[in-house]
Amino acid sequence: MRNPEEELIRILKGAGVDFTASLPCDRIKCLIPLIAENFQHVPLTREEEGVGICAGAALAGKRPAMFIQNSGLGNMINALLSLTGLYGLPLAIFISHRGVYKEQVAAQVPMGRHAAGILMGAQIGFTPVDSVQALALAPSILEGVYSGNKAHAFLISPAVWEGSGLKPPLPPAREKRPSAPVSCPERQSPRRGKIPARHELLSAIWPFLEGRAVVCNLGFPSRELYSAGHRPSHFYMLGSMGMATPIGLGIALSSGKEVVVIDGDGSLLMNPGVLATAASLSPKNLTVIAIDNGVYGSTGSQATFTGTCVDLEMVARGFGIRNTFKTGDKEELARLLEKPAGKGPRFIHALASAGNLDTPVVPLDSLEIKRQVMEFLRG
Ligand SMILES: Cc1ncc(C[n+]2csc(CCOP(=O)(O)OP(=O)(O)O)c2C)c(N)n1
Repeated sequence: MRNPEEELIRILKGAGVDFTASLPCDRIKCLIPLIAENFQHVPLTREEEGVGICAGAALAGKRPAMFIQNSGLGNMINALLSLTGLYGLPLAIFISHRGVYKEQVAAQVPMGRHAAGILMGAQIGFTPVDSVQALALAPSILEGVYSGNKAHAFLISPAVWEGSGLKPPLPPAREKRPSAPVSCPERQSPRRGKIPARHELLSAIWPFLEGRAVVCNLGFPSRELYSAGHRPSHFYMLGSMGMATPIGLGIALSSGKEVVVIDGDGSLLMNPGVLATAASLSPKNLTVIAIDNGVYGSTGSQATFTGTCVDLEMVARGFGIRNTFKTGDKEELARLLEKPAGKGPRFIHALASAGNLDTPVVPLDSLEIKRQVMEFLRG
């Protein structure tokens, strides 16, 4: 008899799953190493980030699956609805369903009890899996996920793993911290002279986005990029704030194309952990431009903390990205983009002044945006 974890791996392989992301739960501590051994695997800092990364992977033609604890379901609902759901992208989610079976941790109970209700309320299909035998339902459901481009959750009871003879691996040896310095290279102050507005930066870099997949932050950034000139390679975000860099990372990990993310300070501060994920996986084809105008520009220009205490380049370096730049000059930004990302992910902290171009919403719907980007990525 196979162990239940091995049975699930067999089912996933049968369904053609080829991209995975996970955040640990004690009950799946023997499953996650097997996932990492058998599939392309992204360890996450937060479940929502995984939804973005898997969306990027799906745009590049992959069949993604996530492995999480049900507490993490609460961290990902917005992205599941306004990204996976809105754009019609496939995602299988295997949820370790805590709080309902032989639970010792009181804090697991509230989310455990409500997990099914939350999924039902969000109209995300789900299947309770209470025994190894119930895994037999998975192949046909997975077939529906990947052919029907939808999300589906499997609520897996800890009872499923009870018969397992697997032992978790030993923890990795703790080595000394990486010795590279966190501090930024010496720079001339980029704040001299007039700092361009976001739309001026976008117009300056537009020629250099040709041939690259571009993931653009929601709201005015996407509107301004569209008005600078549409290309089928542009993934305009219509929702899912904080998911620009995760989506770009997912595409970069799943395709050979150069990927440029146009992110914002407010959005990056919402999910900064993705910078650690990018640093650790280190795709050479990813450039993140953090357009830092010091405000939530699309919602009335309320101040973010980059105007007072946060230096996003330092944040990126602190998370382990070494290939960083800072500029407040549009020509310099364009010159940086002329070259490919080079060694590991590149992070460009682009200072901007607040203000939006008076330009209408992107006139493409989510499915049309997806269709064009997928065609570009296939080409
Ligand atoms: C989860 C969530 N919270 C809040 C919003 C509202 N919202 C949309 S865009 C935006 C501002 C984004 O700011 P930033 O990333 O700095 O980009 P900017 O518009 O300044 O270029 C906010 C707060 C949202 N869409 N989703």
